[in-house]
Amino acid sequence: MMKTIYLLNGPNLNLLGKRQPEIYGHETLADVERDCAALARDLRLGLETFQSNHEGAIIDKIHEARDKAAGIVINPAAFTHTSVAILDALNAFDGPVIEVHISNVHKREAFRHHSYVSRRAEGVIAGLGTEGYSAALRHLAKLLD
Ligand code: DHK
Repeated sequence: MMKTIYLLNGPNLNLLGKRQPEIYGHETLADVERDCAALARDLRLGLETFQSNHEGAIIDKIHEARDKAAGIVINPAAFTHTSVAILDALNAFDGPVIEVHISNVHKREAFRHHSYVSRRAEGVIAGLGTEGYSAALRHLAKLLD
């Protein structure tokens, strides 16, 4: 049976391409999701995409992933730095998790240097722009092979 990856994006990423393009680039979230869907097809993986500005909605989606997904790619955006609840939800998920940040958070304000989610992630990608999502998908494909 085809394995499915959940691609999850947190708050404000619905504004990708419009919000601070000097930091987050010009690609929209729809562009990213379309490119990842094409890559997932090449990798023979299913892909479910989800974005929310609400912490609880992201947690509910991670709970859903427990039964439906083999792995998770997540950009928790600002919740990266604040959310023990998202970490706990990911700890209740059995498969591999890759954390993605579009910007290099370590080059930015000190409050972006700490991630709760990194305690759970197999790998963390930061600063590759939206290419980070495809790198994460490729790596998950190898881990799940
Ligand atoms: C996106 C955000 O919205 C910020 O809150 C994070 C992350 C960084 C990113 O680089 O994708 O600090």
